[in-house]
Amino acid sequence: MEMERILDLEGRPSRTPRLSLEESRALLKAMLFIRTFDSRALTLQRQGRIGTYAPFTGLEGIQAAAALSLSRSDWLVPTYRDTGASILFGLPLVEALAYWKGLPDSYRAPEGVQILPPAVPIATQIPHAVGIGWGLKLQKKEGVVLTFFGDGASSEGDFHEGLNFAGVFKTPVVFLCQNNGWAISVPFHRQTAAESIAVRAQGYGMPGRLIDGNDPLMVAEAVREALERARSGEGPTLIEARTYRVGPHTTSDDPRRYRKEDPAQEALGDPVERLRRYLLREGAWSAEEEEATLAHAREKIAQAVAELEALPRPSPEAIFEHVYGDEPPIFRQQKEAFLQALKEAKA
Ligand SMILES: Cc1ncc(C[n+]2csc(CCOP(=O)(O)OP(=O)(O)O)c2C)c(N)n1
Repeated sequence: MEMERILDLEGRPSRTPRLSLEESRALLKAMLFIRTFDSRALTLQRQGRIGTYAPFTGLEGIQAAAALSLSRSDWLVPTYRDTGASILFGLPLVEALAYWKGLPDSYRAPEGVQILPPAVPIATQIPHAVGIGWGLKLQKKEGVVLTFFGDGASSEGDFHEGLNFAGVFKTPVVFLCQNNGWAISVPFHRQTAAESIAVRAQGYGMPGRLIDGNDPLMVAEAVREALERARSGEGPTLIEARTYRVGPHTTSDDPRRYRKEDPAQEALGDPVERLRRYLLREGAWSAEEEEATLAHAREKIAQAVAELEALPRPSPEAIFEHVYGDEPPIFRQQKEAFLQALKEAKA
């Protein structure tokens, strides 16, 4: 299977892209916005102002193209890697930051923004997405589901069960794999003996597409086609977007311990740079617009950080909330022991 691409590394299109210049400009603005957010969040973690963070630098083309292709009636089912797509889909910035600060009531989307909390257990979101899709289909409701996952997730049972079910029941789901080359320290060639994740779609009876994930115009086109297929009742699609995780897996990872300079990164280039070069060549972008976009992003993010830091600190026992509906005795004992220890420490 050949990897599909519209823009080369210099931003030269091989054919007419589906996105208009106006849509492509909106895409670049969104990518610059989330890149600014990502680097700010990383700094906040290094300063000890949020607890942990999973950066997505290098994956902005996928996340922005996907989020901007969704409608209000659609559902987004993200993982911890997808904060960029989540905020573009309508999750307030302060909610995203509060999640990474560990505040228990965070990641709340406003009414009408259909997003699930980010899945941390790998691939568990895949059956959830399929279940939502099946529910929409049974209830004859408008809307389709888009879910993200990594290359590592494709080795989990949940991936197989989810895609198999989706294929059989033709659920309206787009499975968007961000193959960033690494599952923490495990390289892609140790993940599967198949030539790609996309070819595995055949085994589930759905179309599979292998695309260049650092080509934002290609991602937008493939995602829109898959969404249209799902909307028209034809069922799911598996898209594998090849990309590169520029930063660490999370802020508790040091990639220098397991990876050196990687030719895969050079082969894909930078998604922001590729789209910017395209728009500059088309006369549809300028240094002034870039600066205005970044200034706007910095202002919005600074506002969200101020809101975050004005939020009340949760009480220590909040860690026990939202775990069980009916608390089992062992859980209650742990909670009581914790509260007792807290009292003694204060005395
Ligand atoms: C079920 C499960 N097993 C193991 C882990 C530990 N873990 C966290 S992230 C990760 C790698 C995931 O890699 P991938 O699916 O490629 O996504 P990426 O983080 O690269 O976006 C692992 C093994 C987990 N969170 N859940």
